This record gives sequence, structure tokens and C-alpha cells, in this order.
Amino acid sequence: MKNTAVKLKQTTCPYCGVGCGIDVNMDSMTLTQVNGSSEHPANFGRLCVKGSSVLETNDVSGRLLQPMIGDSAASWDEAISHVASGFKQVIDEHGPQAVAFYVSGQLLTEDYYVANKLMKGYIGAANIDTNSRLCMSSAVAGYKRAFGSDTVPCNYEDLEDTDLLVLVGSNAAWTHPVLFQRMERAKKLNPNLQVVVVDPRKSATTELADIHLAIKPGTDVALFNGLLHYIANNQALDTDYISQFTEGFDACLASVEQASLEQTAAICDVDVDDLARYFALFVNSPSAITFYCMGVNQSSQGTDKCNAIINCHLATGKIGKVGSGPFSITGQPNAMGGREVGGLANMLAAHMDIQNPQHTDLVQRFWQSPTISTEMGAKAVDMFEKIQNGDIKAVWIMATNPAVSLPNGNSVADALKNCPLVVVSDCNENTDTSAWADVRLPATGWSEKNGTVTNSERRISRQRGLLPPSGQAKHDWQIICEVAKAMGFEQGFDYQHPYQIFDEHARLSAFENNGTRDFDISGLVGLSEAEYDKFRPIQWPVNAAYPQGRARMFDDGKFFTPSGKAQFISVTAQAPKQLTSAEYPLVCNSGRIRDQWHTMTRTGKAAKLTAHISEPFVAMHPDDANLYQLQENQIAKISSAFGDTLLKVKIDSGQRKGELFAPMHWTKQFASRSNINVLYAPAVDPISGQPELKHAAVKIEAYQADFYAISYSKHAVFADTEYWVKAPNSAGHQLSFAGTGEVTDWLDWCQQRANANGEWIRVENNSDNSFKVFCYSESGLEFVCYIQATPFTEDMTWLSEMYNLETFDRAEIKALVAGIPTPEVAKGRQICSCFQVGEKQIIEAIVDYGDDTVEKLGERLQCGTNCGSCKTDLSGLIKSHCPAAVA
Ligand SMILES: Nc1nc2c(c(=O)[nH]1)N[C@H]1C(S)=C(S)[C@@H](COP(=O)(O)OP(=O)(O)OC[C@H]3O[C@@H](n4cnc5c(=O)[nH]c(N)nc54)[C@H](O)[C@@H]3O)O[C@H]1N2
Ligand SMILES: Nc1nc2c(c(=O)[nH]1)N[C@H]1C(S)=C(S)[C@@H](COP(=O)(O)OP(=O)(O)OC[C@H]3O[C@@H](n4cnc5c(=O)[nH]c(N)nc54)[C@H](O)[C@@H]3O)O[C@H]1N2
Ligand code: SF4
Ligand SMILES: [Mo]
Repeated sequence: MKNTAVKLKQTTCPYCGVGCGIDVNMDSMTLTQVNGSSEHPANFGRLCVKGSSVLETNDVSGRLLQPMIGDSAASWDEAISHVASGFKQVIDEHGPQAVAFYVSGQLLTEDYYVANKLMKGYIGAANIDTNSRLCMSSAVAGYKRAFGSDTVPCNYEDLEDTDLLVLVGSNAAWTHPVLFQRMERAKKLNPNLQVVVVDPRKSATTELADIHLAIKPGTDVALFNGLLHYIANNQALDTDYISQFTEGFDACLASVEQASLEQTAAICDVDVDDLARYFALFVNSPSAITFYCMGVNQSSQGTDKCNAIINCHLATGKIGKVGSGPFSITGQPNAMGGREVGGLANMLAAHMDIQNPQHTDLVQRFWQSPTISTEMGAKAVDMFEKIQNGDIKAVWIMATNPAVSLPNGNSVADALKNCPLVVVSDCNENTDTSAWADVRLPATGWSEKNGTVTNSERRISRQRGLLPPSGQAKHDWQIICEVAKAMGFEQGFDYQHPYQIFDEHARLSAFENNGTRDFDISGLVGLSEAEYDKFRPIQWPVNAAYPQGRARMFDDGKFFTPSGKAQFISVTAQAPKQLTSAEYPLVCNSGRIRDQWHTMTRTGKAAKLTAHISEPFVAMHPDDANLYQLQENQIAKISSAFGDTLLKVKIDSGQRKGELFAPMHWTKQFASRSNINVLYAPAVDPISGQPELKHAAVKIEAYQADFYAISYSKHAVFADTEYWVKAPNSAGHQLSFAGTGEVTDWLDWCQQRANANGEWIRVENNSDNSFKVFCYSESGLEFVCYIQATPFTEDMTWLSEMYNLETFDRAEIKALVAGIPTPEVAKGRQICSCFQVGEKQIIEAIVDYGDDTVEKLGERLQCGTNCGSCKTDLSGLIKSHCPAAVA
């Protein structure tokens, strides 16, 4: 009998840098179920809401399925030769510096390796940079200054085996949820474990904090210089460690002489007692981890922030030991792999240095390449400035969406518009970047692509190709190699399978290494295709000394600097570059929300993921809302010297006064005018080139809408008002919109734009100038739209629940006419995405049934019992509706 059993495959999550292993059940050619891999050391069976929803974002809808030249479909041969001859022509006429690649931490290591090889070894320029520049280039620069190498010292187990966890500029509860859950569990198992969160705003992560230091944005250097001063003045220096393993301490200490506790508290604008408690904890805890992310890196002094943190760990010897170290967490699934292959403009392959002649010579000999770039290329922000001013005339963008994610968005769009040749490789058909593409190349996506990724703890895992490519899509490494060959570089790009590229990458890491370079995976040289397929997660280095990988670096006190000693770096606190002024008096911070990934090209497709937060917003302190006369859900115009955007106001007492927070995710594909990166100046860190994406100077004012509306419908509704935001929804489609001017007939307006047939009903209320329009048929509700003159103050998601009812009859029509939800649809905003549990249901359980723990809520409603991503939201609701539970 034919074996039709479900097959089990193991792969890695395509989203964040935690790098969770995913078990996939396959039935014939269909992926039927995903679970966390129980033996993967990153997650031991857990997945967050994004990982557990990966199948919902993996369908073929929206995919680019064939190469496109302009608006016409092309064959691969045509597209490859178009790209190759376009690049060649620019190089012939203007030299290699006139072309650039802008790539991504979402490429696999094998893709990244060949892109870097083509640019640096064959084209002969180093104009290859990546979205990782916006993400962790300051962390790299900080490590390199201190350790002589880009080496993450710690591993995830350290988060569980520590006495003190300090999260700086990280909202891990939403951005690295599986790690955060490991921290929560560690704290439960060891109530002595203390958690300190350093973040200007209250977030889901601050829920776990024993101390939350809501510092003034950009003052982290002052904070850690203050800590170093405190360490020295409280007899907490590890003088043995300092003298044996480090250099530069005296100068560094002298540089923090003025950084008293009181002065530090004043500069950081935090309570001096809270600060003293944190400093004392750091000094007294036998072990401590400082876990840092974008609040540190995305700053015009991001590199200095990193070194200020590292200085404190070196001064106390809290590094290279279990539960101790400065732990930079990477965002993207393969940001680390990109670092390993040297896919940034200032790096060379295998953690070598582009400005080191021995290294360039070594790499060129290894590659046997016709040339090698010996000078740094343009870093991301400079690269787009060079495109804008015409120095770069051809750019190939792979797996990133710079029209949305780079600062100064309006001029990035101009640059792309003016660039003579823009090639975009993406899985998706329409993105804000591909709108400017001359050539679009369809890339395979997760579940199709095959190769390796490295997570935040240096662990290399396999992403496996489970399905054949969709349509005519090709793997990124294949596309790059085909273009390379068509450019005449036959010799270096003749691979048939990614295992061959991985092998070359491993051999390069070993080549003339002799212990001089941290990145050494000589133990993985020579894997056959079968061995590569079976590859199990392992932490580099993997070599003769560490055949099973190495969990913790620097436990031997040996660093990769010329002297072998770690370096203290004296750093001075400086103000951010985008300073507020009378005209732009507010600071605009930015970041992520729980259920969306970056520019939403994948997570924006799943109704399950858009329900938690379905509209872009700007969070502001209640006093600021008063000052600017803004109310909840009103649309505000936020402007800077660079551009403006429209966002809905969210009043949030967890914001500091004078500071706003807005999510980075919304693009033109989902909203008329809500991309916030038009607000940010192209201000960068002078060492790393990382842009300051957390600190724009802005002003805010009410957008004077004449009408606000929300609609849910089975079919997409055409949107043409000044403000609109769309999202997939369990009803089908959600459209929130607002605008100016008078609409004389809302029924007609809706009928023109909604693709709905059936009985139409219009309800008009003259007293408040509100309208309700809906359409239903035998198969239930088809379309509903509520329009009013003022912002909605009530949760309206009950309207979408009307689509999920078994019956649609008189009672439902009555509810829609009256605008009063029936009890069964009044669930409130979705909090738990896995079990679709709403805010109202949860509040009811807390208030009416006295459920005062997350566990009790889980027992009653199931919320929080699957992926656990909503647990901090649940505890936040318990705190606000059952204050006794906190006492
Ligand atoms: N859900 C979700 N998860 C993701 C991603 C996603 O898009 N969605 N993206 C992934 C990627 S690529 C990345 S890089 C990571 C990012 O992960 P995180 O860095 O955790 O996320 P962010 O929300 O960008 O910013 C973190 C925090 O920095 C704070 N901050 C702002 N300014 C300062 C400051 O001056 N000092 C300090 N100390 N803090 C400050 C912000 O208030 C914010 O809460 O997330 C990864 N995980
Ligand atoms: N204001 C503000 N701006 C920010 C940040 C912030 O905190 N605030 N964070 C910054 C950071 S840390 C990051 S990492 C960036 C992220 O910003 P981007 O990299 O621009 O965002 P993504 O949406 O991840 O873009 C990935 C693109 O690649 C496509 N894609 C996915 N997989 C593949 C593949 O395998 N091959 C190919 N060819 N294409 C693929 C997707 O469809 C998508 O279009 O944003 C940065 N911008
Ligand atoms: S924490 Fe979530 S998004 Fe990150 S790798 Fe794990 S499952 Fe994926
Ligand atoms: Mo990132």
C-alpha cells in the first residue's frame, strides 16, 4: 500500500533573530501544520504568534510569479540578460563605483555569500550594503572596537542562568517573544532574578521589570558612564580581570569622573533612587546580562552606546562567564549570517576586514577572483544619497523595502525614481520599492528556499526547501549567479546547489585562519548534500578545538585585538542629531508592534495578525494630547522638516511628555499616508553609519476631518479619501477612512466603491450627522459602513463579528440599525490572536469572575495558552481592571 502518512520536516522560522526551529507537517505537497521544534535549542518547542501563523502568510496570493521588465512579463533569459547588460554598461561607462547592491538580513547565508562575492571580487567595488545597516551595524562596530572582532559573547542559556537581566532599548515581549518567554520562566523559577528595563516608554516588556528606567531618549551613554563611575566608587571593579585581560581602563575611568549618580539621574531624567537600585544590583549581582537592541543601535551614537555597555561588563569581569555578558540581539533571521559573509560595505567575507591588505589578498587568492575591492563602499544612507545625486546609476535591491524602511523616505523615493536602472528581487509583486523598479525578479520565499541562517546566539540552522518554487520564482543565489555568469564571470559562480556555496564559505573561514579570526567553521567543511540536508543547529565557531560548537566566547580571556586584550573605549554622551526646536517641539520614537513584521508584505496578509492592531497610530502622553487638543482616535498630522504623515492618536500615559511613539510598519500598500519614515532625517552614527531611526523632531496637529468611517466587507472596497487604512479581516476586508468635504449621498458613495450586491439599507441620524449603510444578501452581511463626524470612541470590531454569525436575520439588522452590538459579537479588540479572544471578554472575566491571573484567564478563555505572545497584554489588563491583583 502506498504510504500516505503525513511527513514531518524541520526548518527555521523566517521572522526574527531568535531563530526558532519549526516542525512542519506535510501532506503530499501541502504544508498542513506547524509546531515549534522541541529539540531546537533556540525555542525548545515554543513559537510566538508570528511563527505559529507562518502558514497563513505563505500562500501564493500577492506573490510575484514571473520576471517583469517594466510592466511586461519577460522570460528569465530576457530578464537576466537585461540586468547583466544594464550593469555592464554602467560599469563600462562609469566604472564599478557607479553600481550598487542593497541587500538584506532576510537573505540566506548562501544568497548573501554570492552577492558579496560578485560585488567585491568581480565587479570590484564594495557598494554592497544591507538593511542590517539600519539594524545592527552599531552593535558590530561596538564589538569590533572592544573585542577586535564582531563576536557575540553569550548564548540564550545565559538569559536563564543569570542573576540580573538588563534590557536596554528592547521590547522583547513583542519583538523576540520566545526569548522573552524564556526570561519570564526563568524569573518564575528564580524569583531572585531581577529584571531592569531601560526604555523611554512603557511597553509590553516593562511588564516584567522590577525597575523600569524611562530614560530621556538618547541618554544611554550617560547612563552607562554613570554605572562605570558607580562601579569604581563602590569597590566593585574586578581589578584582576582588568589588568589581565583588558587595556585602556585608566583613560576610560578618567573620562567618567564627573558622572556621579545624581548627575546621571539628572541627565537621564530618571528617579535617582531607581537609578541607585539598578546600579547597586549590577554591582552586587554575581552575574548580569545586558541585552540590547534597537533603542541602543538606532542612534547617532549607537556605537558609543554599545561600548558604554561593554565597558561596564569588562570593568566587573562580567563577560565570558555563565549568565554574564553584553548581549546584542539581532532582529532579522539572518542578520548574523550577513555579518559572517561580510555583506556590508565596510566588511569582507568571513569576518575579515576590507581595509586590511592581508585580508583582501587572502580573500582574492581564495576566490581566485579577477579583482578585489580594498576600499569601503557606500553605506545604506550614503548609497541612496549617491543614487539621488547620480553617482550610482544602477542598483539591485534584494529582500528589502527601502522606500519604506530607510530614513528620509521622500528622498529615497526620488532617488529610486531618478535612478536609470533599478532591479528589485522580491517574493511579492507589489511593494513601495518595486513600484520604482525597471526590472522585477521573482524570488522564492520561505518554505521554498533552501540554505542556512544564523541566529543571535551564533547558531547556524537550516531553512529547508519544502515546496517547489511558486510560479517561475528562482532562489536568490541562483538569480545572482546567473547574472554574474551573464556578466562574463563564469568561473566563480558555477554552483548547482546551496551546499556547495556553504562549503566554500566554510573553507574560506578556515583558510589561513590559524586561530586569528573568530569566525571559523572549519569543522563544517566538506559536508555532502546529504549531510547538509541533515545539518543540525550548531553554534560557531565549529573547529578542531570546538567540534560541537562553542556556547560562550571569551571564557579564556583571549580577544581578537592585536594585543589579545579587550579594549575599554572612552565615550562621551552626546545629544541626538535630530534636535527639537520651537517649530518641531516633539521627539518621535518608532518601533514594532506584536503581530506585524516590518513592511507587512507577509504578516499584512493574515487577518489573524492584523486584528491585534489594525491601524497605524501615534502614542502620546495625556498632557500632550490636552496641550495639542487631540482626542483618542482623532487623526493627527505629524510633520518634520522632511515630510509628514497621518496617524490616529492613541493616548498613553506610558509615554513620556513631549515624546511620541509610532509603528514603522504601514506602507502605501495598506495606508494612504502613514509611512513614518518620511519624518526621519538621514542622520547617522559617524562610526557605524546606522541611521537614527528612534529620534525625529516633529510637530503634531489635528487633521480636520469632516467625516470618520469604518467599513467591513466581503470584497475589497475602493479607497480614495485623504486618509485610509486597509487590513484583511475575518469578515474579508476592513477599511478605516476619513476625509474632508461633504458627501451628499453616503448610500451612493458606498455603492460606487463597495463590490456588494443585495438589500441596501441606509440609516441617517440628523442630530449628530452620522450615517450607517449596509448591504446584506441571503448569504448574510455583505458590506457595512458607519460614518460619523467625530472620531469613533467605541470599539467597532463587533461589526466584523457580524460576518461570523451562523444566522443573519431581524435581530442582526436591528443591531446594525441601532448601532448596538448583540452580546455574542461584543468581544472587543482582539488580544489573543491564536484563539481570537477580545478585550471585552477578558475584562469581563477579570471584573465579573475575578480572574486575577493570566493562568485563570487562560483556563476560562484559552487566551495566552498557545504561543503566549499576548501574556503581557493580559497582565496589563489585569493590572488596570483589578488593581488588588498587583498589590
Ligand atoms: N513583532 C515583530 N518582531 C520583530 C520585528 C518586527 O518587525 N515585528 N522585527 C525584528 C527586527 S529586524 C528587529 S531589529 C527587532 C527590533 O527589536 P526591538 O529593538 O526590541 O524593537 P523596537 O520596537 O524597534 O525598539 C525597541 C525599543 O527601543 C526603545 N527606544 C527608543 N529610543 C531609545 C533610547 O534612546 N534608549 C533606549 N534605551 N531605548 C529606546 C523604544 O521605545 C522601543 O520600545 O525586532 C525583530 N522582531
Ligand atoms: N522608523 C523606523 N524605521 C526602521 C526601523 C525602525 O525601528 N524604525 N527598523 C529598521 C530595521 S531594524 C530593519 S531590519 C528594517 C527592515 O525593513 P525592510 O527590510 O525594508 O522590511 P521588510 O518588510 O522585511 O522587507 C523585506 C522585503 O523582502 C521580501 N522578501 C522576503 N523574503 C525574501 C526572500 O527570500 N528573497 C527576496 N528576494 N525577497 C524576500 C519581502 O516581501 C519584503 O518586500 O527597517 C528599518 N527601518
Ligand atoms: S520568536 Fe517568533 S518570530 Fe522569532 S523566530 Fe521564534 S517564532 Fe519566529
Ligand atoms: Mo532589524
